[in-house]
Amino acid sequence: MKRTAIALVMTLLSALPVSAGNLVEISDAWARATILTSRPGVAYLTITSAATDRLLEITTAVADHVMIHDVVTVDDVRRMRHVMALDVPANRPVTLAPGAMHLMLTGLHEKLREGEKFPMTLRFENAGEISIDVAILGIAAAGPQGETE
Ligand SMILES: [Cu+2]
Repeated sequence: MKRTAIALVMTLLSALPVSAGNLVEISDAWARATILTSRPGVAYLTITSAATDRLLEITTAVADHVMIHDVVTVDDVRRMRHVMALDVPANRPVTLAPGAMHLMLTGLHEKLREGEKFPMTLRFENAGEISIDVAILGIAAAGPQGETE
């Protein structure tokens, strides 16, 4: 009886992740080109995590602030809502895409030029910091597959 209990505990322990690193994968990170630096930039990406996590903060060298925005409809008016932290469920990709959740880059230091890329760092509660390159697509791009709206 006691042996069975120990075996069960061992099984539970081995099911836990050994390390918190590399559990989160960022894919399809892209931004729209901007004409003016006075207008905010917008970026999109997909987050896939092997364990439940939370995106707490995003920073980039090309802008003062990066905010997570959701789009909500209030009284038939679509508004952007600032999300303080983004919950990422285990093994269920979270996709930020045009018309829905996005990253808003305010205080751009330079224009985002089509064909170039810029670095961005995402800080997760468990996985820590992950640095990625964000590809700059056309001003009307709808996604990394190159479709336009
Ligand atoms: Cu926004």
